[in-house]
Amino acid sequence: MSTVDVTWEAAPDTCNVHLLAWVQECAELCRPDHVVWCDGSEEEKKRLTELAVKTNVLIPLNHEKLPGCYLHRSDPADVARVEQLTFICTKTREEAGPNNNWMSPDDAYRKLGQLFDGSMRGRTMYVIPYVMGPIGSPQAKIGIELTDSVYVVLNMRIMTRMGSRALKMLGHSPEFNRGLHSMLDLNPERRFICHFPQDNTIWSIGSGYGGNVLLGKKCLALRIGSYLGRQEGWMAEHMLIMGVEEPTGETTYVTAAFPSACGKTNFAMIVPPRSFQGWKVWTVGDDICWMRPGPDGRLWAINPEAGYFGVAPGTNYATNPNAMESIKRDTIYTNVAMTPDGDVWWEGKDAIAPEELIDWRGRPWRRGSSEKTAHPNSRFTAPATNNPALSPRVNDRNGVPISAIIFGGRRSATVPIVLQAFNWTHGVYLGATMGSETTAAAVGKEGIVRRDPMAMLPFCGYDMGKYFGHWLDMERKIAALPKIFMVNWFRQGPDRSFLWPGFCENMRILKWIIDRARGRAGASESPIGWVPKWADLPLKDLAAPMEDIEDAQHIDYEEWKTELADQDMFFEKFKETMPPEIVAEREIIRCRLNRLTATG
Ligand code: OXD
Ligand code: MN
Repeated sequence: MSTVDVTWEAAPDTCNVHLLAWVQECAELCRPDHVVWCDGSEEEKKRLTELAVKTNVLIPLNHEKLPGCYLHRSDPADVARVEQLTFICTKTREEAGPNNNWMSPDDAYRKLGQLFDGSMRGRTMYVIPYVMGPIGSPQAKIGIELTDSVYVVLNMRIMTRMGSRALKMLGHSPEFNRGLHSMLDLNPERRFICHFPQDNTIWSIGSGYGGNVLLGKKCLALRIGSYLGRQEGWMAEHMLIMGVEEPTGETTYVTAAFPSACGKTNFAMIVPPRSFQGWKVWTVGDDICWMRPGPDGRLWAINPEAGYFGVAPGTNYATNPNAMESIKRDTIYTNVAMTPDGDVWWEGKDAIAPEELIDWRGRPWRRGSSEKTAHPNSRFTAPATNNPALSPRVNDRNGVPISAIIFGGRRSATVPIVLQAFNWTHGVYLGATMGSETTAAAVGKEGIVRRDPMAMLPFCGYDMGKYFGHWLDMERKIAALPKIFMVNWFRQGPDRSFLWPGFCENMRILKWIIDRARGRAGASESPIGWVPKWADLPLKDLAAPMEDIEDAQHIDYEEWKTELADQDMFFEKFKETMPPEIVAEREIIRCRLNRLTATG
């Protein structure tokens, strides 16, 4: 079948002409020595893992302590998503909006085409068919990723439902995401992550880092997904999904959006504190959520992923026991440190670092060194099936019905622990204005609030103002609207200590949220939203001073006036397309605050 001199291995069990023609076209462009079709079998996993070990892509860890686990060290200049090199390639710049870098599709195909030309010479092109979402789900989407990275194949195997089952689900359809990836020489000068939402296509070149190359995740499930969602009447969100089971056996499903590094995976896997006898939290997903109105008028959510690509530093048995259990076997670690006996290590794993380690770059490290042992963005890729709290409904074709949506950020002041939106439009305003403070470690200057609407700023595949409009439009399509909430676990006292204990204690706030969603708990009206009455919060046995909790929940009207002034700058950026309802919400709050603080 080939007009180029390549070997086609493991002939595909598909006669999908659209797929075969596209793979042929890409092979002619990239000119790999071999084309290998991935079937997702155990035999294939064994073979590719052996190859990865032989070529130093993976380092075997101690298989007595960590069965089936491997370490990957990436190029030190290729350790994170690259927003400045990520483009949305729509026909017009306006469609991509001020929130995205834009390149015209013609320019992008030409520019990247030159880079892809012959990029896989001497290498193998793997064809990875994968499904985002439960197999057979009407909400699921099919993608095919072509890549010259065996690390990508082994990660996609964990993160998605991949292989023959995806080809079977695709059948003869031309409807699949076309993803092309080549590592090239990992030169940041020749690195581009381009999305073509109008062609359902992704081209990624010059990187080996997860968020840039596991194309099902941020690229398809969020950037392309959000674009398709607006056209097709559903929502692709940067949200966890959890089921909260009460002692009565009743389970309430909740989604939550927090910007990166605000504890989404920890919250998705929360273990209720001892005082919550009989309560259980089930993880449906920890990062991405696709939601669609169901015929019953409720909003139904699926997790398109099948694994966790979580940040390792800070993960330990106190912060996230379920994650620790999930990464004990069959896990790929990226850029963590290694102990002399082949175990893994990162900052915040245990109280004291071992005396000696091999750091994330492969260099010897001794306790007392000021260098980090693991990269701050080091990761684990673990199968969701390892999670002891995995929801039994994770493979339900229609997903789970959502009763509450939570927005949150990292704010040292101003934003109370919890509040509830007055209605859907106010909830969209809360999500649209959410922000998170930068930490000193990340950017040198602490306490700068970065607005990150719905935690989607780096992931929305089109104009953000139109995205808010899509959220508002969804109100008409959902008869039983989920209630919307805002949380902040990170409020600090004057001495910079955290006022709210966080972690498993967040369960107490989650309970109020569920009670409100089910119409069971009281609330008081504040100028910025409904807030809990103290009697409705389950604070018994909480090992934190009551004054701290009161301070963490305090709403300071003057601080809120400053907050609104800060939001103005953000609104300005999107003024061409910002829905008037969102602007009006801010103005209503401004009027309320002015009236409450007026003197005389
Ligand atoms: C992630 C992110 O990797 O949000 O999930 O950056
Ligand atoms: Mn994320």
